[in-house]
Amino acid sequence: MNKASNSIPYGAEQIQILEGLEAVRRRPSMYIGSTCARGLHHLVYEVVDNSIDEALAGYCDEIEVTINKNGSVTVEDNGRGIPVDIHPKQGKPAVEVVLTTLHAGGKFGGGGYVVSGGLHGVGLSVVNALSDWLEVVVKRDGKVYYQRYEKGKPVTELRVTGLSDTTGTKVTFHPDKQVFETIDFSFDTIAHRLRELAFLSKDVRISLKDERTGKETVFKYEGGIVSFVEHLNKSKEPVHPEIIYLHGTSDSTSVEVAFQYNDGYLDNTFCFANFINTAEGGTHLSGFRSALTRTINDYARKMGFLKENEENLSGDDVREGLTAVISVKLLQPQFEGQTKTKLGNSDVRGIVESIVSEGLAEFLEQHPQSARRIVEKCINAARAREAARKAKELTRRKSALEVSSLPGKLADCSLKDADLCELYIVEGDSAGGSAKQGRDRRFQAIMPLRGKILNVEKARLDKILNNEEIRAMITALGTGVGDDFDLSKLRYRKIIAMTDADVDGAHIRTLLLTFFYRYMKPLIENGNIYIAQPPLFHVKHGKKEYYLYSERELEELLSQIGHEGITVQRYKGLGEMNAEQLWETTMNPESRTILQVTMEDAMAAEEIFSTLMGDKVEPRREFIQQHAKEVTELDI
Ligand code: 0RA
Repeated sequence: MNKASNSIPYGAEQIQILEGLEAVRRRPSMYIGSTCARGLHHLVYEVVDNSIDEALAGYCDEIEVTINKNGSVTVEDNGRGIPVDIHPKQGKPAVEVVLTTLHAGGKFGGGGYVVSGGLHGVGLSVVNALSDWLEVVVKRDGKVYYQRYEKGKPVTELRVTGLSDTTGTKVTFHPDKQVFETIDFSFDTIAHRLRELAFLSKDVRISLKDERTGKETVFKYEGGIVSFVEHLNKSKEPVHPEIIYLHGTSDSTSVEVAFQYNDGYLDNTFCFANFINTAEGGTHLSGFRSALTRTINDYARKMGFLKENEENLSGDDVREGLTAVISVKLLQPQFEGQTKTKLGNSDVRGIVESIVSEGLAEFLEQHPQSARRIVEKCINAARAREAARKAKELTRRKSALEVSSLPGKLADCSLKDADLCELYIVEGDSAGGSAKQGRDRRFQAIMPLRGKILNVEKARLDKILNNEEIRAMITALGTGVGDDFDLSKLRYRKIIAMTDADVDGAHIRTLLLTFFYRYMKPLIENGNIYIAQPPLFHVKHGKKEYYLYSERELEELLSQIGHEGITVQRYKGLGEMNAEQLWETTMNPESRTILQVTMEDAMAAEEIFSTLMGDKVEPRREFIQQHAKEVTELDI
């Protein structure tokens, strides 16, 4: 416990604990970010992170996560088990202290228990406080212990319920529906994070089972982040055979990086600090980048690939076609930025830079063939960039001439205050027509997108800029792209993708998200991108009409009103709705639902996209087989 608590008399601490948990329930977002689906899933990650900590300390190599039929989640590990001995100050078992005291988690036990992951380490007590019930089972010292809590408060003592010759911890919690907007856990969302954790903590077996559907999956990667890079590059053509793996430790900060170039044009770098995905980057990323630029330039000069009169390769040049994973672990991580996912510790920059510079220089010396391929790739990038710069200059001059050059396809809104305005990007000209008729033209602009826009994965920026559909969209948004992107010029506060509820619609949506993620990332970070939710079914029952947005809603309705005298229409496309219906179901801010796209959504879209659009056939076939139901009609 911290020093202050020494002076608090027995009894006062109990009151403080209750007040602490009350504070969590009153302002949950302060502790878990939000109370939407994202916050809900953070509960699972928080519990899993505790088991990962135990694995990091070297005492646990198996974690089983189960989504139970009753909507609860169980996380079980084979670590040492949370201690159960009586805490000297509070007179309660340590496990109860851990589950009821804010920030008690990582400080316990000291010693090997140093690197605390967790959602910035808020701990199990937060999960407990936000669950209508939670049960913990600890196997330790030959015994099995059990305790139950409700809304954070113990409702049983810690009891011995049996004997055991193994050790471990099992936490089952049921999120409180008074706190969360939804308590429906998503298998795919949890699976994505568990896979990431399994890559980052090699040799730990992490399984996920969904008792609601019978779905099950296991993640275990002996190669750690090398396997991670292999996975990210699986649908790409590598430039050199080996994945470069560099690591080192300095001042109790450990650094691991793995990377490999592919023949694509994008920089695909993921960085983590204490297992937290630092999507906004930070000092570890900038240390890695400057080491990469400097070392490749040094080598290219030394070996005569770059002549004396030639300019240095730029950061962008050495990052074209790069797939990389950076993982640092440090004692007191500082997280900054809008979403608290930017690492701020300034000493980490130098540590990463020197470990990568040294390791990479050695790799290049020892692998001359791969080194030459990498340098040639970077030099090609520099040449293409120069050509692209000239092309861009041309476009810029051209658009400076055409004074107000909003695209002809855009039906703009009449208000000019971006904070009030929305842009609907609509699939197809016919739905675009209905949307133009149905909209509120004061604040809603419509931009129809025809056909499938360009495959951004394979094309360079200059080529993408020449695609008419993309150019029209960029012009409508007003921000520019890539290095020229300027958020303050955004012409609409909300950008809403409205596509058909079929496979092609899903495809275009994936494409759009990938484009925004790649070339206008701040729009996603800033929460400007949304997905419209058109209804899937229209039901007529006598004079009554219903719009249903999922199979489940339809089933529910049919079970209420029966099947007789009913006509059910399944909407195949937006075009089947008239202007008025489209407004009422999908565009009217009073009655519509729109989903805000998160960075996680965009990253997932990017992954699907590269698998479907990449050069390799095998991963694509695998993906399609796995998702056969969803993609039967997809032509690629
Ligand atoms: C504090 C100290 C020790 C283990 C743990 C916490 C621990 C916590 C969790 C949470 C989920 N699984 C866990 N496993 C272990 C070590 C105590 C000792 O010295 O044995």
